[in-house]
This record gives sequence, structure tokens and C-alpha cells, in this order.
Amino acid sequence: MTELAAAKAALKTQAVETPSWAYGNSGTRFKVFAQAGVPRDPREKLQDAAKVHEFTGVAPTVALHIPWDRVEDYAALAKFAEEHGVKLGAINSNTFQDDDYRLGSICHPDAAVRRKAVDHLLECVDIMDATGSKDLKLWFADGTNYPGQDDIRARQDRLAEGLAEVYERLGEGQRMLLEYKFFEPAFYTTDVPDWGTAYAHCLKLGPKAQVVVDTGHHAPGTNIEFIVATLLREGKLGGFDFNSRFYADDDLMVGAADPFQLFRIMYEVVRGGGFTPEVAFMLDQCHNIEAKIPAIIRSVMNVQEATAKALLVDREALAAAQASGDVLEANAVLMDAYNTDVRPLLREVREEMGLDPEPLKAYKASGWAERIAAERVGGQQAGWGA
Ligand code: PSV
Ligand code: MN
Repeated sequence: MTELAAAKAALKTQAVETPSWAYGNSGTRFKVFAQAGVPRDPREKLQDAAKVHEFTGVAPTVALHIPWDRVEDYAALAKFAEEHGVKLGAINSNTFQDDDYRLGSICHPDAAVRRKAVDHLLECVDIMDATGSKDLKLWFADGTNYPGQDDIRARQDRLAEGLAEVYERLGEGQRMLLEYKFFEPAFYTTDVPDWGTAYAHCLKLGPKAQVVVDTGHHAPGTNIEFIVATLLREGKLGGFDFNSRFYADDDLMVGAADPFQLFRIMYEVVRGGGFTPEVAFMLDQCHNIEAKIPAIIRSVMNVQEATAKALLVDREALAAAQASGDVLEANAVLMDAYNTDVRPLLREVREEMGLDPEPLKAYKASGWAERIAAERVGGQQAGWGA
């Protein structure tokens, strides 16, 4: 197989998971702008996600967020998803929106609140059993705002204890993905602020615990591809929450702010053997001012483009240049791949998959946006936190 054919074959296997919450209304703490046609329940979110998959061919699963996507019958929801051509993906927990969680959840000083948080996480595993989801994605808003507010070390002990209980509950083929974030909503200490803390807990827990890298959760200037390379080397990279940031946790379309960074990340993924179903490639985005479905299609395409470029790196030439200490040549090999216009290649890939080569144009021509705007009238639109 030629290198190009191998790249095309790999691109056809790509799977980017889209988040249910990206289909609902969202905004900043200043304003949530409602949009016509936005889903009113999890089923309508799945219908929209199915459109993203229909036009891209590489978005076969949808992440749920509990309680935002709470339903009576999760097995029925999974069936509904499959009838629409997608599957349910990671179950995201939420221990940050109840009044009880003012001082934290799993790290809270009060054992009763910790119990409530762990019970929620256990409920998420029950949901995974019903949906067939393999990943429980954990992000904790826990932390403190003031020096002395709580005992930093004791909070780590509580975290370890709570995580261990949930870990024990995981079934065959199920994993927990622990997400870190360097600040917000806590500003003095965050209980899982960085990959090192997440890694230390996951290492202690065992092989079913893996770290998830949300690209928006780092301080400016952080070399995220180094973190990716290190976690892959340790066998501890569980997945990504992809988005873009200009400042902090902006949650904008992935690849919009810094496509070169996305390429560098995807190169380390490919280089480290991470382009496999063992690593979950998820989006975690909130589209505030742009139309939801096209923005998600654009994000999926941006991940595809970065992946295509990463797959085109001439690894032999790169290794030779690196081994001979040829700094300029090594850099040139990498930049050659980055500067390749992969859009014609991706158009070919889509045609070979029986898809329209232009997903955004095809979506626009499909009339779906007009249809949902006309049909989804009345009721309560889904929104961040609802
Ligand atoms: C937290 O900022 C986060 O990245 C976590 O993944 C949450 O589950 C998600 O955002 C919710 O918006
Ligand atoms: Mn995230």
C-alpha cells in the first residue's frame, strides 16, 4: 500500500464523538443566545448528531451529560440513536450544579455531600450499563478559593477514596476517564488541576482509569503535544475533549484558534500509536453565536484535516533528519506535511465512502436547518445547565 493509500484507509476509520450539549443553546455568563430549531430533548439532540454523522461519515457516537440528558429509559434512548445511525458514547458526570456542591463534591469536607457525589457517579455507571457506553468521563469543579479554606492534602485523600469506590463498580470493558482543568470555578486550588495529578490518581486506580486531555484546560503556552506524547508512552491517554481557546476554557470550534497546535497534537497521537479506538476523540464545545450543526461539522472536518496532515508526515525522512541532527531538515519535514492542502484528499476519501465531498454544502442543501426551525416550536429548548 502506498503512503497515500494508507492515510486514506486510516482516515476512513476515524471516529470523532460529538457532545449532546453542543446542540443545545449556550452562551457566556453574560448572555445565552437562543437559536431556532435547537433540540428540546435528548432525542432531538441525537437527531442533530445523526446529521453530523450523515454528512461527515466520521462522527458515529454522541456523548451524554447527566443530568442534562436524563431520560426514563436509557436502553430505549440507545435504540433510538441506533435507529438514526449513531451510538451513545461517553457518559459525562455532573457534580457541579447543585447547591450542595458549593465547597466541592467528591472532595467536599462533609461526608454526606461526598456520598451524594459518589452516588451520582455510580448512577452514571448504571446508565452506561443500559446504554452500552464504555467510558465514564469525570470532571470535578472541586477546589478552594482561599488559602486555608480547606486542607489541600485531605481533599486529595477524599478524591482518591471516592474514585476508588467508582472504579470498583466499573464492569468489563468499562473505563473511567479523568479530566483535569487548571482553574475555574475554583481559583486558589483545583483538586484535579493538571495531567500529573490526574495521572497519579489513574495510576493508583489501575488500568481502567485513564486521563482525558481537554485542549482548553491548560495555561497559555502549555505544550499540549508533550503531555499527549507522555500519556501515550505511559499507556494512560484515554481520550480528548477537543475545542479551541484564545484565552482559557473558551470551548470554541476545535482548530479555529490554532490549527497548527491541533496538527502537532495529532502528530503525537499518530506517532505514539494513539490513533485507535482505545483513545476517544471527543469534542467538548459550546457554540454561542454560530449555528450549532454546521459548527460541529466544521469542527469534525478540522480534526480530519489535522489528522490527514499528521498521517502524511514522512516519518522515515523525519527520523533520518533527527538522527543526523539536521535540525532544519527535521523541521522542514514536519512543516511540509502541515503545509499540505489535504482538502482534495479528504474530498476523495468522502467520495469513496459514498458521501458528498463537501459536508457543509451538503448539509445546507439538505434543508434540515429549515425543517427543525419550523418543526421544533414550543416547549423548552435545551440549554447549558438544562
Ligand atoms: C469542564 O469545563 C468541561 O470541560 C467538562 O468536560 C464538563 O463536563 C464540560 O466542560 C461541560 O461543559
Ligand atoms: Mn471537557
